[in-house]
Amino acid sequence: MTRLRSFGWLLALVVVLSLPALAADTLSIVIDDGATYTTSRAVDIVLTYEGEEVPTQMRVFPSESGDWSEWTEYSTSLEWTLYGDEGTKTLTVETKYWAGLGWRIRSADASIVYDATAPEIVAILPDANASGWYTQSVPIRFEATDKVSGVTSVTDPTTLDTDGAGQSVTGYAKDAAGNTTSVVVRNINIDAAAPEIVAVITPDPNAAGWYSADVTITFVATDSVSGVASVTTPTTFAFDGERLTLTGRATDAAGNESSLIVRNINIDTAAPTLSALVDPGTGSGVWTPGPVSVRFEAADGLSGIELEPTDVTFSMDGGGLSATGKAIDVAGNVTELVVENINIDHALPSTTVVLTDEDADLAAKLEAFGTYDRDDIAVGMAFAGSDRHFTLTILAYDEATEKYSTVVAFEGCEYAATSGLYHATLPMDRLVSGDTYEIWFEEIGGDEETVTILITVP
Ligand SMILES: [Ca+2]
Ligand SMILES: [Ca+2]
Ligand SMILES: [Ca+2]
Repeated sequence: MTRLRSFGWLLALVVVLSLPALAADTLSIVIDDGATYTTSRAVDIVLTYEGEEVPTQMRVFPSESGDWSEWTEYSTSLEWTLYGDEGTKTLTVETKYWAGLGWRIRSADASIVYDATAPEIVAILPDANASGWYTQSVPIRFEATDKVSGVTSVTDPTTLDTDGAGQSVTGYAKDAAGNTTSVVVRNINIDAAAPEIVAVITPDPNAAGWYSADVTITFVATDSVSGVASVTTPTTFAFDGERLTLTGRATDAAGNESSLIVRNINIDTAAPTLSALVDPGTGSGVWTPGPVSVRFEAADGLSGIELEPTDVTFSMDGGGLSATGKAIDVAGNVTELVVENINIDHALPSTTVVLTDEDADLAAKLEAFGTYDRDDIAVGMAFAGSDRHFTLTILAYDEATEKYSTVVAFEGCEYAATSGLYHATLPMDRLVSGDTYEIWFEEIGGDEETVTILITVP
C-alpha cells in the first residue's frame, strides 16, 4: 500500500470540481465480511458500488492516520493493513469517476475492532503448605481479563480431589476477537490420607500379657503419597507398672497426622518375695528329733503369684537336709529360697555306760558272764516307737543262784524281769543333754552287791 503524503491543493480542486451525487449512486464497504473483530492487521475490504457507472479510482482514509491514501485504480476488493494500536479501526473509502462535468465522488466507511492480544488469565487456588502439599481437595477457578474485545469465555471452576503428586490443571480464556490463552497450574500435590502407624513392642509379652524386662516401643509409619515426615521416636519403659500406655504420632509431608495408643503394657521385673517358716527351728549344729515342717510364704506386689511354693515336711533322719521353695509371679519372675541345715535325729544318742569299781564282785561277775566286758555289759539302748521311751537292757549273772538275777533301780524308772532280762525304762523327758544319770543294780537274795552305771547323755 502506498499513500500520498500531501496533496491538499489537489483535494481542494477535486472537491470544487465535483458534481452533486446522483441519488442512484451508492457506495458501501464491508470489512472482513462484516466481522466485528479481527485478530490480524490484514483485512479484506469489499466495495459495492451501485450507480450508472463504475468508479475509476479509490482511496482509503484510516481513522487514526488523518491521511488519505493515494488514489488508486478502483477495485471491488482490496487488502488493507491496519496499523496503530489495537482498538476500533474505521476505514473510510472514497471513490470517484469523471462524470463529464466533474468527478462523481462517493464515500462510505466501516469499522472493525482490531484485537490481536489474547486475554490474561490467572488461576486462583488455595496455598499449599510449606512443603507444597494439600491435605484436601483443591478448588481452582480462573479469572481472565481482556483490554480490547473483552473476555467471552473462561474455563469453569474445577476441583481436584484425587490424591497424587504433580497434578496439573489447564485453564483457557478467549476474547471476542477469538484470541485464546491458557494457563497451566502444575505440581498440585494432594495427600488427604494420614500415615499408617504401627507399634513394634520388644520383647514379646508372656502368655499372660506381662513383661519381665524393660519394654521398648518403636513406632513405624508408612505413607503412600507424600511420605512420612515425622514419627515418634522409640520409647523404653524402664520401670515397672500395670496398664501403661504410650501414644505414638506420625505426620506426612502434607501435614496429615495419625496417632496410635499402645495400651495395657504390664511390666513386672521384681521377683516375688519368699520366706520360710521352719518348725521347729533348725540351723547349723542344731538338731531336732523332728519332724520338721518348712512352710513357705510367697508374695508379689504387682503381677501376683502364679506358682505358689510347696511346703515340705521332713520326717526322716538326716543331717544337712535342705528344702527349696520356688515361687513364680505372673510375669514369670522366679524366686527360690533354700532352707539349709535341717538336722533331724530321731534316734537316741549313744550312751556311755561306766561300771564303777565299788562293786567289784558284781562287776567281776558281770565280767565273768562271758562275752560282755565292762564297757558293754549287756547294755543296749533303743528308741522304741511312738511312746518314745528309753529302754536300757541289762544282763547280769548271779553265781549263787546261777541265774541272771539283777535288780535295776532308777528313780522314776519302771522295770520288769523277763527270763532274767531286766528292763529299765526311762521316760524321754528325763533325758537332758549333758546330764549324767545313775543306774544301779542290786543282787536279789545275794550279797546285795551293787553296781552303778552312769549314763551321760551327749
Ligand atoms: Ca484481546
Ligand atoms: Ca499421606
Ligand atoms: Ca513381681
